[in-house]
Amino acid sequence: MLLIVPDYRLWFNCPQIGALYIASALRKAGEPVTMIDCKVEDKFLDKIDTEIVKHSSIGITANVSHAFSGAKIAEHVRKKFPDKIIVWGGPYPSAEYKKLIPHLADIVVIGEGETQAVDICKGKPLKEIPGIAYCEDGKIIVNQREKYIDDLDGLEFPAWDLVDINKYNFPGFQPGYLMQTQRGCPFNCINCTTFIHGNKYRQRSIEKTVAEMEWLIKKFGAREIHFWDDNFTLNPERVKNLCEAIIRKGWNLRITLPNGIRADINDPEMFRLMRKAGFYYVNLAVESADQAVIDALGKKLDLEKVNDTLKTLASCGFRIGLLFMMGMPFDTPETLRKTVEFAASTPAHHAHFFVVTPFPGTKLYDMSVAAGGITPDYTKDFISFDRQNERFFNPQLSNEELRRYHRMAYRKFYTPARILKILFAMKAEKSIGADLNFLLNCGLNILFKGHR
Ligand code: B12
Ligand code: SF4
Repeated sequence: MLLIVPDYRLWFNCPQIGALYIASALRKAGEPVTMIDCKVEDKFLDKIDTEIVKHSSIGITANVSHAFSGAKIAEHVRKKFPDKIIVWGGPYPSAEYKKLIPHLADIVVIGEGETQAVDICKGKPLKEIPGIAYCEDGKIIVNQREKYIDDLDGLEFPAWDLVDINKYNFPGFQPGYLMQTQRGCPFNCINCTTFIHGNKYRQRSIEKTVAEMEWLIKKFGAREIHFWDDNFTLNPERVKNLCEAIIRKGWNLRITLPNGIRADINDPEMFRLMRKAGFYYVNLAVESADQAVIDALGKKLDLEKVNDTLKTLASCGFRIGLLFMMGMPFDTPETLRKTVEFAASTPAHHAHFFVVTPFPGTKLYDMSVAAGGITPDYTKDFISFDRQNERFFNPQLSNEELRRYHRMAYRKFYTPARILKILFAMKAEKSIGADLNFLLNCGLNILFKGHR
């Protein structure tokens, strides 16, 4: 299979581990794999033309931001190489397969896809492969998924050898790598595509997790690892055991949790061990400073507990980031004001205020379509989804007001004192060089390459 990560150039970028998991599963099954990550390749269509002749199928991975480029690539392949099987996987096609089949996709894998990718390449009859959608006699057939992969230890490590890590620009000490130590989340927030990995919390063993870290360090020279777990601290005992195992290894490694941990799980011993094991940066997913908004979101987070968690993290010496969403259908100027003030009152170093975008595959998206707020169309440039143009229609909050609070949130949070605090943290972590280099590269990308 020729695996494609479509083009989408953010001001920073990193490799796609979902595609790397698919690649390693295929290789284990003896299937040839080539990977092209279009966001770091110029003239990627020429490259696709050269590589595709070696394969019988093309696999396109996509989240919503890749949809536009992925559709163009699929159109190109259809026209020039009509005999190739086009397979899509990832959050976007999983939610929007009806827009892709049959003209831009022969098969869409819905959700987790290692076994499906292998079955497809091995030519197993499609009706026998669970968790896929395809076309038969002009009708779209969806084979229901029976289960998710329970034994995550049985998966191969992602095929990092297919990637030139130097072509990417993401924060932290380089070379840095991405990992996931668990899949699935028991919560059902309306803004999340939980169905991709399901509600069952599946964990990798401590041994296998540590073995992957060791492999990344020894084989690829990793100096930093970013854990992109859905819900890393849900099981504090597991985290403690993992940290103890990492500490025993005595590595000089930095670890981060950029995906946001639950702000109401406050286990001081766990955080102390994490710090000792090399975790230096965590994002805390607070989302809103209004309990009613959080409840409507389905987050089941007790806001009362957030300040205590922040105190523990600060006392352990973490660099702390906060994640907030602004512009929920239930937000009002008053709830946004609370969020702005709460964020500014915390000891955190960083805060990210995301304007809520309803992504396909989420309840929020369905609510938005039902309210007439979105006109779904795959030919549309889905990148605009994240450019704060497309938002839930909310009669209580005008676009102007949302924009005003969004700007205010950043202005009030990033005071000169806060910036000084960040610089001191970087100095303490001896990472000023790496951090400024990252920011410089981001600036150059925005100014000279037009990345978003
Ligand atoms: C890490 C991450 C990021 C990182 C790194 C992205 C990267 N380069 O990997 C950063 C911060 C850069 C990021 C950015 C964005 N992200 Co993001 N991100 C994630 C996160 C937390 C984990 C993704 C991951 O690695 N999962 C682990 C792997 C194993 O799972 P997977 O990717 O789903 O892949 C499996 C299946 O989908 C399938 N599969 C995937 N590809 C293929 C291909 C084939 C051929 C087959 C057969 C199967 C298959 O099999 C894989 C293995 O089981 C997910 C949430 C989540 N838990 O998945 C959100 C998520 C993917 N992100 C999302 C979004 C929206 C974005 C942004 C657009 C947000 C923004 N505001 O800009 C940008 C887009 C940037 C980009 N070009 O990717 C959404 C996508 C929603 C949607 N409907 O498309 C998600 C699902 C979060 C959410 N809101 O629910 N993201
Ligand atoms: S807690 Fe996080 S991963 Fe779980 S459903 Fe909510 S947003 Fe998704």
